[in-house]
Amino acid sequence: MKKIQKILVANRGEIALRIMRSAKEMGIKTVAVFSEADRQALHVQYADEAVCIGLPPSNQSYLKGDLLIETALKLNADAIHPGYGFLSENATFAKKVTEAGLIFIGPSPESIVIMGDKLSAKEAAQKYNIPLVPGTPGAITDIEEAKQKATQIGYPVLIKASAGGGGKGMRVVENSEEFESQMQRAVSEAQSSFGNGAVFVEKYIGSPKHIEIQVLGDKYGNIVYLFERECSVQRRHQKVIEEAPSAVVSPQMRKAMGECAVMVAKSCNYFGAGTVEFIVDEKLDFYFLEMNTRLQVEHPVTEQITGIDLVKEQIKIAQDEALSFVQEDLKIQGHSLEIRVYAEDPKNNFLPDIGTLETYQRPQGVGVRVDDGFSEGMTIPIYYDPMIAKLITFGKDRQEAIERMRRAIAEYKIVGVETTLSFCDFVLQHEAFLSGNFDTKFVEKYFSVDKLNAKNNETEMNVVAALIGKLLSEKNNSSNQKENNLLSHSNKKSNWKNRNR
Ligand code: MV4
Repeated sequence: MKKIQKILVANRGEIALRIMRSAKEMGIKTVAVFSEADRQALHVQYADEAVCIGLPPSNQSYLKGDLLIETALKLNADAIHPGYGFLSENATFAKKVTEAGLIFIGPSPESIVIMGDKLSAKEAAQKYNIPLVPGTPGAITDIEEAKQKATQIGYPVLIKASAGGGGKGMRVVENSEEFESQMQRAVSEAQSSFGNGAVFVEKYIGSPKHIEIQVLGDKYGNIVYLFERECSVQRRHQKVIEEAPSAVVSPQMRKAMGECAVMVAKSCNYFGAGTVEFIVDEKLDFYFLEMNTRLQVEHPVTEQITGIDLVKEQIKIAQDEALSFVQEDLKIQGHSLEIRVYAEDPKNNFLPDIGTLETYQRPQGVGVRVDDGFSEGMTIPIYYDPMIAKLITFGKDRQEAIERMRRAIAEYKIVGVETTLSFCDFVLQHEAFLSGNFDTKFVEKYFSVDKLNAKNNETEMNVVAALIGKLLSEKNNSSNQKENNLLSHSNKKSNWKNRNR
């Protein structure tokens, strides 16, 4: 059993840093790679060694698989961690890494191939009697046959691209008359986005919840589930808030979903960290959708409630260690939330607001974790995802995790770019969110700029009212000293507010 000594992290930003931190704790050296846009980035500063791999556009740097492998070999790294995005779910890259004599910190190329295609994923899962959304068993080849099947399933149906992701190549069909035109759209979108026009039909579930299960498997066939993450609050297929555990999942449902997720992982001989996605209908029936064969953005909420460092586990699995725990050892402790802080303007249709972080002060204190890759004075590059940070809180229960998150949002001081912090706060105080009774339509149903402004004003009015009340009572106590303190405090506060907007 060969221990990994040095890892090349083939990624950037918060996730590169996140991976290096676990490596460091394990006594493993790290190599950062960076594009010319990321020369000053924190992941570059943190690593033991750093290599510039090209120009800012991803296809001229972070996506250059052969160059990454060459760099790893040159610097005597023995493993590559791909993070998420970029090459993380590229089976060809995973295979080339292994063929170069390096360890790919992730699943086998074969698992990536099976789960990278929705139809082959469903086919694999079907053999283990995993619940699937009713639909066509394979790709549509004959339009009349497909229409017949759609009628049998019952409208509305959903046409999906087998190679799909992020909602691309997905079309809702309300009735048989529009079936053919919607299918043509889905096929051409799938063809142009993925170079694969294969589509299939499923029963359309109108307002589903998105609940996913984290799994870990070793190379000896041991697989465990690390419970669920609720990811229903999303905007245009971009997750906004994630939490663990879900407010609607009972212990029995958790066990059933967890055992299904383990079977899905078994169906493709999975090892490493993976996520099995389900959609859940209003009756709380769940159906397997797909499996993500990478470490996910929202993995920290699972770490918070299980106490397991998922990156460490990935590394141990990659170097052929057996899992050091079994299912019965895993328990949920408390509750965790994550919000994604994007450099986007919620008041302007979430337009990316790229710029320099003139002020950047992270929230701190009990139960708060910030995973980010920026510091004050840095400019957010235009070439990549505009995520500034992930703000994660942990509490003894859901209420405490929410209260802590709202406190942390209030502490977060970001000046120079607009962020989604105010939008997240809007969600966190919403009755539907608080009740747990929400689905993937949350943002559509409840969010508007007017409501966001109204909420902000309400908060500001409360602050003003509280201050006036305090001032009056101080005045009655006729203490000038205190009054002055209070005034200077209120100035500071409003200043901060303005700058934060
Ligand atoms: C669905 C669905 C309703 N019915 N499948 C969106 C992306 C892809 N991962 C699967 N997706 C969906 N599949 C059926 N049969 C609704 C969605 C969906 C969705 C799923 C999870 C999280 C957010 C979503 C937002 C819109 C649609």
